[in-house]
Amino acid sequence: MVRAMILVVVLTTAVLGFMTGPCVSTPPPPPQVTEAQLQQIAASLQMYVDELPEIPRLYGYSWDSNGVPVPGNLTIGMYEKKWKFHRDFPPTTVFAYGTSAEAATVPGPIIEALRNTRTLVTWLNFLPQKHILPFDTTIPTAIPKNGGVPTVVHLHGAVDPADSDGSAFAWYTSNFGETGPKWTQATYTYPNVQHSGNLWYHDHALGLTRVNLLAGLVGIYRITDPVFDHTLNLPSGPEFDRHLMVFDRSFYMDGSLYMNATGDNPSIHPQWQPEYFGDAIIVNGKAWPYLEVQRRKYRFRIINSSNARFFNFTLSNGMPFTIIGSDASYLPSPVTTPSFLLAPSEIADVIVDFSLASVKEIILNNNAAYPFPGGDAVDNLNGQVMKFVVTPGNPSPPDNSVVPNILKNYVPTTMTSSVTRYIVLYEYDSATGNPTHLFINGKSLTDPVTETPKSGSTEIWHVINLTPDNHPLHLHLAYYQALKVQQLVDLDNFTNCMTQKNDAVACNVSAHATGPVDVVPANERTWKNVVKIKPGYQTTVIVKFNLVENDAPYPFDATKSPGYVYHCHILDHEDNEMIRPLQPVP
Ligand SMILES: *[C@@H]1O[C@H](CO)[C@@H](O)[C@H](O)[C@H]1NC(C)=O
Ligand SMILES: *[C@@H]1O[C@H](CO)[C@@H](O)[C@H](O)[C@H]1NC(C)=O
Ligand SMILES: *[C@@H]1O[C@H](CO)[C@@H](O)[C@H](O)[C@H]1NC(C)=O
Ligand SMILES: *[C@@H]1O[C@H](CO)[C@@H](O)[C@H](O)[C@H]1NC(C)=O
Ligand SMILES: *[C@@H]1O[C@H](CO)[C@@H](O)[C@H](O)[C@H]1NC(C)=O
Ligand SMILES: *[C@@H]1O[C@H](CO)[C@@H](O)[C@H](O)[C@H]1NC(C)=O
Ligand SMILES: [Cu+2]
Repeated sequence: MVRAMILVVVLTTAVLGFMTGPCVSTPPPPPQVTEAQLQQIAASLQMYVDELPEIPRLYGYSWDSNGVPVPGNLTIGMYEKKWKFHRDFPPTTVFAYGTSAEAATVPGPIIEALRNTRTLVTWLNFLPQKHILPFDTTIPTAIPKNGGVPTVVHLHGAVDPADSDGSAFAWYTSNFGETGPKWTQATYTYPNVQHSGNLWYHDHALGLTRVNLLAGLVGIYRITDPVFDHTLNLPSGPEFDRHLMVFDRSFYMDGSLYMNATGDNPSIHPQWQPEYFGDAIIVNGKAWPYLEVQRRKYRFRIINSSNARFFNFTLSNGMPFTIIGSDASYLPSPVTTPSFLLAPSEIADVIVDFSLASVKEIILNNNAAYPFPGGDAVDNLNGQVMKFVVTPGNPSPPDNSVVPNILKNYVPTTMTSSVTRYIVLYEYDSATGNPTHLFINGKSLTDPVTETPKSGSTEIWHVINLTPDNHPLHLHLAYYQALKVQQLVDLDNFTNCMTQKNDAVACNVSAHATGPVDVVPANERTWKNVVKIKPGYQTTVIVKFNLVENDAPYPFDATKSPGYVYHCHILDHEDNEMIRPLQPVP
């Protein structure tokens, strides 16, 4: 669905020179369907009839007889299979991660990793010749000569060597039949040298991220610190420490996944749309599931793996959330709040205490407009996420967990750094006012690298958003956090100048970044890998190219090929070039 977009810059296709790779035929167009029909299909699914599924767990380590951890070596495949998203709905063809086609799930298995113990994963592609979803060959896209579905796995939030980071150019098809220009190896090494926290893995193939994730290639990865995490005494164990992976999908009547096969500017991009929004909200692979809970505290690690949907969560009985972490880091102290906003790919680590509930049924609701913040209001469908059914009586076993007042102090943040960069987000629109593509700093992914931080260093980035949307910006390798979020005054004038000069200093940015300052929410003041970048604002962030817990250098050479990237985590934006290389140097 294309939502109203403000025209920022008008470019013609002639300027873009976008065609890449050989001309290939796209899949045949699926049956025509209207927005209203898609909504009806989602509305026909009765809410809260499926139980929240258990996600299988794989251990990326083991213990030897002396209780010393041993590195793990997992093999995980990608399979086409049928998946039941709802009790009353026909099975859906998906792409899923798992140790076998039978075992594969949407989302994929939870990988349990241990801090400072290496996990190797061999990621194998068993996908068929043809994709199950439409895609667009006019944006830079991995297009194998002999068919097949290009894939490559990125572990989001990982501090990992570049050759295990899942470069968009390191893709491969089934059986490594064909490989992209940066492909080097089948087995990826995750050193797990960072502090404990919540990560997730997903596909990252060039120009296909939005499509491959929509098809189901998403999964959860957690790093546990065997010493520190136990000292916190938070709710623990698979029953009380749970992962919730939330995303939105629309479906055809026959159960197949819906993705619009027509682009918003079909004469320029036959298929690409600026944002995917689905009508059904899926948690751990089921549409609007329920979970029976005891009257006690639960830990929920909530990952928003939507392509473009933001969620602003509340509980229907007004109970608060106690937020203990954001992305892969703990907060210094818990933050208690009745609502919190999660952008695509952002992660919230929250405690909910159901012993405070005076009602039996509690709905996890969402009230975020889409696109966020200026788009449509939520409705009865996408305004609800899942239901908690509180079982009466005392918890068994008794709840001895606590939420400590102090969680974790990483190295204190300072505002200072010798290196400052301006990072500017642009949207380009066609003559009809529909987005054609998005760039960072006016550059495409394949333009020469400009972000070359010293490995081990700290930098200050001023991220300027000249588009009408909030963009969740994600950095590979580095962790970062917002220091100051300030509105740009005389924005049209500044945007005009930037469109002509693409130079923040020449456009006198300091005279424009003088508007009201937004308070950074307390639940986001920690080391993150996704920071929401507000439209019409300059967000100043501090970026660390080291281990943020203690400022130590990476214990591996982060300067090697093929380097890293940073990008918007609205996948439809990432695929259409809101992505740039990031190459640490010695
Ligand atoms: C890990 O598993 C892969 C695939 O089974 C195998 O090729 C590789 O040799 C193993 N590596 C180690 C270090 O055991
Ligand atoms: C698919 O995209 C086209 C072009 O933007 C639009 O006209 C149509 O309404 C979209 N279909 C649905 C079901 O949203
Ligand atoms: C999920 O992420 C999408 C895209 O970044 C965002 O629009 C949406 O609000 C997020 N939802 C939740 C529940 O966090
Ligand atoms: C989230 O919802 C709460 C409760 O309705 C509201 O007070 C808050 O302003 C919302 N936040 C955003 C960012 O929309
Ligand atoms: C911006 O405003 C200044 C002062 O009002 C004016 O001189 C300048 O031409 C404007 N620049 C653009 C690009 O509109
Ligand atoms: C930039 O803004 C400052 C503060 O308003 C002003 O003094 C200065 O003349 C401006 N410079 C240019 C080149 O517009
Ligand atoms: Cu974006």
